[in-house]
Amino acid sequence: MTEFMKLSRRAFLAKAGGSLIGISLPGVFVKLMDTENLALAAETRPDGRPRLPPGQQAVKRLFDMGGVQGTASTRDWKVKIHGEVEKPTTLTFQELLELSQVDITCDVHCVTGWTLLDSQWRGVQLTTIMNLVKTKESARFVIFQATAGYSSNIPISEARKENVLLAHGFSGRELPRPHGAPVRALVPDLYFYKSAKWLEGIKFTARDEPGYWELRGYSNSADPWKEERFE
Ligand SMILES: Nc1nc2c(c(=O)[nH]1)N[C@H]1C(S)=C(S)[C@@H](COP(=O)(O)O)O[C@H]1N2
Ligand SMILES: [Mo]
Repeated sequence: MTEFMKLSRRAFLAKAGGSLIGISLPGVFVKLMDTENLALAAETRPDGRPRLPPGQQAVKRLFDMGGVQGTASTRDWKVKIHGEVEKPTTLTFQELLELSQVDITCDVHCVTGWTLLDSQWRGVQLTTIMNLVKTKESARFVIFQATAGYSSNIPISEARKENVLLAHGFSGRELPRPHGAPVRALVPDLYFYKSAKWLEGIKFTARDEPGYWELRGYSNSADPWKEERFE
């Protein structure tokens, strides 16, 4: 996947603005688009922004973007919640299921140029977890910690959004392993590298800690509507 991301980076850098079609997977994006997606892509979000961020192409399914998979099953998975919290906690999969569950439909935007509109996710809102562990005033950032040293970071303001989840369901089923099972982070309104798969820890910090891709040239803020792809 590293090579894939490097390749796409070169493709992006080679192209100063304008529309990006089929970057890094030539032809694939175009083939996967259909008229329904085009109609959705033309819509405006409730927040007034266009559904399709600039430079993105709508695709029909979620791509497997790779990464070092976790080996935990739903029986032995745990997530450690720590840092700037009153009550550091470790949750099992069963304990996660006992918290209030939400189903959301949202769009996800990969920095390599594809967007999946109307994807369906089930899980627990990060705010539910924040209330459970009682985040301190000093908690300003959330660091998602995944297997094999992958991590991503978001500001606490993003973490408070109702569409930010610890997701364990996708498209009405269990989240598939390549997409982060048993549990992944879902941060729909930032580029998808913020949505750490195979989640193992959630750390609340006073200072920012740039994650895996953020340390390798990708934007720390990662706003798709501002095309914050690279630092
Ligand atoms: N643990 C982990 N999470 C990860 C990654 C990774 O390599 N490892 N890749 C990120 C990137 S770059 C993207 S685009 C999305 C891809 O998710 P998907 O494979 O479910 O489409 O996961 C993100 N989360
Ligand atoms: Mo990505």
